[in-house]
Amino acid sequence: MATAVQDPKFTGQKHVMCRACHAHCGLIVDFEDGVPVKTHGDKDNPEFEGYSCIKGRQLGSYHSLDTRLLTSYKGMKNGKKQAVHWRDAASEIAQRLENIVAEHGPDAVASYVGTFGYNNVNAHAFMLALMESIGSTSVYDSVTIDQPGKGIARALVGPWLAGAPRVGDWDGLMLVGTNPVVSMNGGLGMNPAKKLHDAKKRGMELIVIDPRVTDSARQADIHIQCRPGQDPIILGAIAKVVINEELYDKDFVAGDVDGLEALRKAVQPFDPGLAAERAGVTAEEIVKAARMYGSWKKASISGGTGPNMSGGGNITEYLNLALTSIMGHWLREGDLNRRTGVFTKPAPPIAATPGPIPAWGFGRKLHSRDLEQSISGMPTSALPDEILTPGDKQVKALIVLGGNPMLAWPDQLKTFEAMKELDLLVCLDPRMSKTAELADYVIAPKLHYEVHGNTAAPEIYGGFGAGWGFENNYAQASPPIMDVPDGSDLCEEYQFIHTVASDLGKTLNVKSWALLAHPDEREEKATSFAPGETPDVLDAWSATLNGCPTDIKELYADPEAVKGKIVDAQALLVQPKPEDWEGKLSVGNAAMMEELAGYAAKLGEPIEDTDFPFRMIGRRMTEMHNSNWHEDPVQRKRVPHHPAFMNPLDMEQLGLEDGQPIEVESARAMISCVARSDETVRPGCASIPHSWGTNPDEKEDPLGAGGNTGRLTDNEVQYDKRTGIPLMSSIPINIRAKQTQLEAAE
Ligand SMILES: Nc1nc2c(c(=O)[nH]1)N[C@H]1C(S)=C(S)[C@@H](COP(=O)(O)OP(=O)(O)OC[C@H]3O[C@@H](n4cnc5c(=O)[nH]c(N)nc54)[C@H](O)[C@@H]3O)O[C@H]1N2
Ligand SMILES: Nc1nc2c(c(=O)[nH]1)N[C@H]1C(S)=C(S)[C@@H](COP(=O)(O)OP(=O)(O)OC[C@H]3O[C@@H](n4cnc5c(=O)[nH]c(N)nc54)[C@H](O)[C@@H]3O)O[C@H]1N2
Ligand code: SF4
Ligand SMILES: [Mo]
Repeated sequence: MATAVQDPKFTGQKHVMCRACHAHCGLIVDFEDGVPVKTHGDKDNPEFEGYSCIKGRQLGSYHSLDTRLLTSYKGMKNGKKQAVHWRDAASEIAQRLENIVAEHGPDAVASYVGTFGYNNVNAHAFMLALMESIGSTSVYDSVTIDQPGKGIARALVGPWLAGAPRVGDWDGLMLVGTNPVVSMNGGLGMNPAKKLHDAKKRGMELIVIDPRVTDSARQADIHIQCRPGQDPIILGAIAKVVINEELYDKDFVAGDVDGLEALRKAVQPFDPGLAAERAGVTAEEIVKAARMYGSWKKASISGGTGPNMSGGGNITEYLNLALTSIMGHWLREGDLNRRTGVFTKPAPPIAATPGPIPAWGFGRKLHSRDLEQSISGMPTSALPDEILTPGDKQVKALIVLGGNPMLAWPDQLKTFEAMKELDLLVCLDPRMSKTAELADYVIAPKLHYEVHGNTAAPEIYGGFGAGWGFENNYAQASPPIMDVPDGSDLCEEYQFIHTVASDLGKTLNVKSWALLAHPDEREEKATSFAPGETPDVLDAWSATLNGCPTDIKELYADPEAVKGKIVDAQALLVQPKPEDWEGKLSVGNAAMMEELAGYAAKLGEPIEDTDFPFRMIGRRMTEMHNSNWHEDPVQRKRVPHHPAFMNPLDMEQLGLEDGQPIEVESARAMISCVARSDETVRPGCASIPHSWGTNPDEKEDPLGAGGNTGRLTDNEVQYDKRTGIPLMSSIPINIRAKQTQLEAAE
């Protein structure tokens, strides 16, 4: 059994950081006789103020779940699973990578970094360095199957160097297909429920666009409970009202914005009446929302997975930023920027933009399909095609860091074929995930209580936009609080990656994540690790965050930082734009205006009639995080079956009872889950959480693991031509009671 670090009899409290989602809450663990008995929020934590979620509070038992891997394994793919020490696995993997590169070239080796690679910046930095050392450009991550429109929009509009106003200063917020109160997606900062409650109390107005009355929408002044997939049309109509009624900030536009004329022209077709018809709402609510939005002085719009997965992610996120820009909802000269950086070196706080940067057209092209790398990364939805399509650049080996392609990638049926086709599949994962079951190796890492936690990841996410990251210059750097379980054989991901590189005879050139806002410095401040002894964990972190304003080792030695503290709260005054500065925010990008024209062309037309009258819409639940926590008995007690939340009117019409197993069928596939009556869901929609289910060669049990909504997607039908993201929400479906075997046989 594992006990408190260096003191197997410790009784008392230790501080820790949870990295089970990107919020990275500061938590307290109560120990009795060396054993962790309770994990809870820390009311003295200055950023989280006592917040914790039910996953974080289960973190102690997460470490000792029966399903946790305490050693690495190999041979699952051939049905010859056996334990292997991670160091031996590293040498064997290095040998196989060497052979694959010799035979097929470096691009035959691909990496995929999932959510738990993102939440572990150190591992991510080493993974990228490994790929560079091999010479492979087949570098993938989950961004292009998440909210790839964000990166595209930010590039096309241009980054605003001073950043956005803080949640505490907003007079308004518009949420477009995101539910931050549950997802912590950003949009409301950390401890979002309290932030929203406090903001509402001081008078902040809230507009929510979502087909479902979400926990966030419950507090909305205006909730546009629209049909899914219509966000560009609704926002087009809002923009039209804001522009035509001249509600925008004319001075700001004159000084800092380009392209308003093009935008004005492009939104003219979006008559609120026509938009309302398409979106299944009223013209009055759209106009009211537009006027409310147009009255805000310091505000934010936050988009989420809803619109990004419903076909219009780029243009939705672009309109969000275009509206933000014409309203001048950015930090302005003389405002205070409180985020001066701890683990990252922010851009200089100048009230200016360098202007747009290329969003596509510069990177690696795919060999299998007409898609390429964009500012949001390689098109991950098409990685199965890169694996399955013969050719020079065919991918033969895949290293998965903290991800679960089998339950997370769209088009599960094709993903399954691709995973089986690989010559080498390696997963770094604490459990035998559905992907690891198909792998050659699974490498078991240490977990939260056993590693050096820090808040670098959420600080980096702060660059995504308003309401992301921390409100203040908050940081936590907490050393391990528990030893690894007796008899276990675990590593840190970066250690494993360095060992593979060593065995390949490669030097790792680790580039700093702290310098994302300073691309010129990234090369110069890279740290080299030659083959041989793996660097100590704090040396590794210091390399990963090289160039940040803090000494990482000093921070870990600071008892206040161990608990989580505000580091040097002295805010920076946003500086005026230097004379002769040329950069302007661009709101009339030609490619985006063309996308908008595509939506304008649909106005006045009825919603396409298909054999699949319902729409599957995505959603998150507090109890689970993507494919994680499904094995935890406490969470499973709360959510025993895979739910498809449906409006009671639809259920009645289909003759379905609450709790009844159902079949959900798209043009691509059929899955099964359990109907749940929920009047917060817009009629015509089924709100179904993702990353449940099994592999396609297993029997599906609606009362067991449920169905995989990724299976409903075809990655080559209706995908975004820039990022490859296919339809993952707003998918046309049919719903019916699940046939019993007997009925099916008849
Ligand atoms: N249909 C549909 N598909 C979706 C989505 C959707 O809404 N609908 N959402 C998409 C989004 S937004 C994303 S981000 C992707 C997520 O895609 P992935 O990141 O590929 O999927 P996860 O299920 O988060 O997989 C995380 C894996 O990391 C493992 N893990 C947990 N802790 C650690 C750790 O400390 N170290 C390591 N090495 N591994 C760890 C878990 O066991 C799990 O297997 O899924 C996408 N897929
Ligand atoms: N507890 C928990 N937290 C999580 C996760 C988790 O699985 N569990 N996943 C994490 C990950 S990887 C991510 S990327 C973030 C995502 O964070 P969010 O984007 O906030 O995720 P959701 O809660 O799914 O919110 C999406 C909302 O969009 C709505 N929606 C669906 N289709 C449409 C549409 O076409 N238009 C509009 N306007 N709305 C639509 C849905 O009803 C839903 O309320 O959450 C993260 N946090
Ligand atoms: S919100 Fe995320 S980081 Fe915070 S306790 Fe829950 S899972 Fe952990
Ligand atoms: Mo995500």
